[in-house]
Amino acid sequence: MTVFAAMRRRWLVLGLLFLGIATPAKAESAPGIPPETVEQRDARMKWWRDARFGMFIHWGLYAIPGGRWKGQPVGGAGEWIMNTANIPVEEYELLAKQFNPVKYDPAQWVRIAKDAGMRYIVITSKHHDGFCLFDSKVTTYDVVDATPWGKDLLKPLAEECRKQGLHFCTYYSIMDWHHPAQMRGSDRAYNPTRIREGRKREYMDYMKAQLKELLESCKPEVLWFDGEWPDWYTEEDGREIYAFLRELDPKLIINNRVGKCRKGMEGLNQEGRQCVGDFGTPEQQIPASGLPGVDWESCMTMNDTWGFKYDDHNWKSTETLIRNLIDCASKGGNYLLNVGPTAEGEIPAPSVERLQGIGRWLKVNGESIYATQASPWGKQLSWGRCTQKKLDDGTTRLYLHVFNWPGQGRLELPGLKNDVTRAFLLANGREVTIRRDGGKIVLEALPEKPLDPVATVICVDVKGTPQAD
Ligand code: FHN
Repeated sequence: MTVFAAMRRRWLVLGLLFLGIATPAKAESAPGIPPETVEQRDARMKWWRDARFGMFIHWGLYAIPGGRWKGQPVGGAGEWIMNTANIPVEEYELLAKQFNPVKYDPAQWVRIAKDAGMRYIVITSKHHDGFCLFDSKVTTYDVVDATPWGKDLLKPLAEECRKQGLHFCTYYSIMDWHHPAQMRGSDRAYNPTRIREGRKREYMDYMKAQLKELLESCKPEVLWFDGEWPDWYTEEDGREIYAFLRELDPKLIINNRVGKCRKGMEGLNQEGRQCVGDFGTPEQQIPASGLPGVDWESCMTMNDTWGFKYDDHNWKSTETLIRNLIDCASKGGNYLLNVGPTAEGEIPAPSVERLQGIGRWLKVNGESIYATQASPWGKQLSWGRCTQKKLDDGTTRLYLHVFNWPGQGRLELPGLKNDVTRAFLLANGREVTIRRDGGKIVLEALPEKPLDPVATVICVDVKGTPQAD
């Protein structure tokens, strides 16, 4: 075997191994999946890993009822109202005739995300209700054919993202309560759908046609799948979709919900294979120790719903949202924070207020979040969280996010073995005294009050790679 052939075989096996197409024992053919070395994967994932913070947008017909149906409040998430209120398809479809987001301003939405310090936007292209916010040639159940608005909603947002320097990404639900090849799970609920006898290939082809439309029209950099749980959809189907998409766009990043590993990203799936997909997707929670060894992103709401609800006022505080972002970054993950725009096309004011608060904090402290890696301490620190970043001179900068400001003006770094060359407050550059006391480093002469009560960042530069118990 020539050297070239050996190299090519290594690439192919590596690529197949990562995608779980091949187990170490055997390499199966993987039609369409481009071979990828670890270096190539790192290059593909780099912008996403560095970004750390994105905006999730759940928008669709469900924003019209906004959690109310026939004058009554409907429990649960706003985007589930068709299922929760068991609304007949013919009745739910009529909402399309009311969908006219006259206040939709993609430039303003992107500016709100950018000012909040978000680096990417993931917007629903089609949620479980099956209604498409983009112009699809394979259905008329879309914003162009079925609504008074009559124009594609995603393409202008994608163009605005690229104009303002954000990454455009889109969400796609595999489960579809409207498509005729899927039928409701029971007479009381659409979820989870069942596939009609002999019509699975029809729906897989429909999905692939729409995904191709999305790639061609809005050029998303991430395809964020959801609704993967119905039994009729399998991990093998996920591999087919993953290969199809990566063949169309080798740079595309795809989440783990393209397959069946929502919970098991860091492990093996039921067939004992590595899960298909490029990152794990813990939802409404931040894993206690992150997901070691894999890329992951926590998606969370600001109140309790993804899609707009008139009556959901249970807003998390800006402090909580900032600390969630820090917590994710300190464990090597991303934070995808959701907004649910109104049917008129406005992001709710309470969401905007919180995003402005997060933006103010990131304006001062963003260096401690973007392009950082997880804390060198395996467990949580009593006073807050830590991230780290390699500097050009070979030192490593630790970013200590202090939530609980020490009263006596000193802060202990337990078990840090490295020599510390410098310590200072990120916000104003004020130097901090460093003292080694046995196995720990003590930072002293801290100001009496924190510079920011939500999280004050202390930079600690250490020689080499941080070694911390
Ligand atoms: O059912 C959906 C839900 O509506 C929402 O889109 C979340 C966001 O990740 N995903 C599913 C629930 O896991």
